[in-house]
Amino acid sequence: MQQHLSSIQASRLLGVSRSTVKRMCDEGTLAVVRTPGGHRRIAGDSIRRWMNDRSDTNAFSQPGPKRRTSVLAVERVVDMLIRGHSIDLADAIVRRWCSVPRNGADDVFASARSLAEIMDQTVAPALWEVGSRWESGRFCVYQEHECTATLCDALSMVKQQMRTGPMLSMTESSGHRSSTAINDKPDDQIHAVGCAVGDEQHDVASKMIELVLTAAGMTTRSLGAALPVDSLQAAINDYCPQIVWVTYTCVQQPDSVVQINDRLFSSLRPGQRLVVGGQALTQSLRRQMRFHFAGDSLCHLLDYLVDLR
Ligand code: B12
Repeated sequence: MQQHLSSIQASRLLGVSRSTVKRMCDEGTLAVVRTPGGHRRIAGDSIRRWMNDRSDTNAFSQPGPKRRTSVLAVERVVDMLIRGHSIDLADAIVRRWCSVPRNGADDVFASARSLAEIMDQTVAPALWEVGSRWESGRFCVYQEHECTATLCDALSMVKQQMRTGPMLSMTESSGHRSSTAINDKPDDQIHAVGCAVGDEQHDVASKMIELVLTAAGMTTRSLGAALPVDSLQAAINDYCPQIVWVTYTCVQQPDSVVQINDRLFSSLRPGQRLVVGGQALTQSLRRQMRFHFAGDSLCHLLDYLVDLR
């Protein structure tokens, strides 16, 4: 567990709103410290205790009395990342995803949402924990790199299985395999492209978005990390996607982010939507940017896409 989390991270982990997190801090349910700028940082241990008290289940939990809590599940993912067990991780994600009950699965986004929850509540927090170990000197840089590589391998395997494995029949039988989730364009239409743009080297979130949108029946392309904005514009011209996503994990030059974003937004064609998100997208940055949607999680993104339908 990361030593201290922001209220956004805590809200995602706990599955409650940010205002609930604030209330829990004010009531003393969660232990909080303040940054010099006055922002709340919530102690990981107090989150762990609260979750254990509720005996919450999550993504990788097993049914029955010995079930794991969310926190343990995050730790289990961290363990798989550290050991380089990408196949096990892909398998755990797929098994958990397939085991989520679907009520008729008539909603094209229902299945994708459960995958998004796994990513938001378990996989992303596992990587935050890796980052926190690096930050506190418990991990060398190479270990952080190995963990990231393991996760990326696992995400690729899940995507591969989505195309060829058990999840194909799952989505086909539920009637939302086709790429017509958003509109009636033919199969080779790319519905969504996105990446980490400019100086941004963090592209794991982009890979997760690709996976989740693919699960929602969309044809997607994640274009990687540190993509020059010209190149993203070229891809948008070539593919004519309806959705363009950009992820911001570590903003070093806010002015340049605002400029890049402005260029992208101005070059969109009618009907195209720019969606942005990521842990570096502060409120003050958002106020300076133009976009159609900004979200804090993959579940938020899916909610927005559902509203678009
Ligand atoms: C892996 C990693 C790297 C890898 C990235 C490899 C890769 N291919 O992505 C490498 C080694 C390259 C790297 C480099 C650096 N990193 Co780094 N890195 C991380 C680490 C451990 C994980 C990042 C990650 O992928 N998280 C998982 C993603 C999925 O989580 P997420 O970003 O929160 O995304 C979720 C939401 O935000 C949302 N979301 C994200 N994008 C979008 C988009 C849309 C449209 C929507 C709706 C939602 C959404 O959904 C996601 C799922 O819930 C983090 C630790 C952390 N706390 O995250 C540090 C971290 C981000 N890195 C950090 C730093 C400082 C750096 C470096 C500057 C280090 C250095 N001195 O060189 C460089 C510079 C990078 C740059 N210029 O961009 C800091 C950033 C601090 C800050 N406040 O900005 C962090 C937080 C580590 C730390 N604790 O200090 N890093």
